[in-house]
Amino acid sequence: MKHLPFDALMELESGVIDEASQVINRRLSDMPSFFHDQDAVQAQLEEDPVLYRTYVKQNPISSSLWNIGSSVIEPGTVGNEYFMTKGHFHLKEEAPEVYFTVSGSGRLLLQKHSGEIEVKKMAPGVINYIPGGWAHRTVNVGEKPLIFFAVWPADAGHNYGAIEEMGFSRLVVNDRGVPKIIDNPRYAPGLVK
Ligand code: PAN
Ligand code: ZN
Repeated sequence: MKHLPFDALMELESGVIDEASQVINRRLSDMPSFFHDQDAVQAQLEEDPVLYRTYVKQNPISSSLWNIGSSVIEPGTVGNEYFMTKGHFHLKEEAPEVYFTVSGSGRLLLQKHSGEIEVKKMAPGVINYIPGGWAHRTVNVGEKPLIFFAVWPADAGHNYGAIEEMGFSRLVVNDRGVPKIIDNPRYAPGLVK
């Protein structure tokens, strides 16, 4: 396997990675079941806002052990639940990941199959280490885009199904302008390994 150096430029203002090999746009219609207030989902589906974008850069000239990427989560809520990513386990469960927040204000939900959960803050300069075996979801609790850089093993893969089925045990909601962590009434542990 050949490993050659490569560079990328991330525009710090926008979070865009130049010449990304993959750009993923996620709208509300891509993930309606992930939000707890289904009436609010229905009401907002007509507008169908973009919730977040992810830019991934793979080594253009040789295979590499790492993927690099950025994510931009827009500010806003569905009902009282802040815009957030789907969240996933890595298919290769032991694969870790590192996030580095460039701008905005967020929360990182981390949850193991056992149900153990941690909630971390994301703010400019904060580096979050996500160990293997922990599902991860990012939530924008601020009024401007939450922008972060990420690096993860190229063969990690994404398992969205487990989180879609069981959810995280906590929700991050806007309580009169203040982010609050509450229990998720729809949390269904044990549905999926
Ligand atoms: C990130 C995420 C990105 C979007 O690059 O993929 O923030 O979140 P979802 O993948 O949950 O929609 C990452 O964790 N990669 O492994
Ligand atoms: Zn990941």
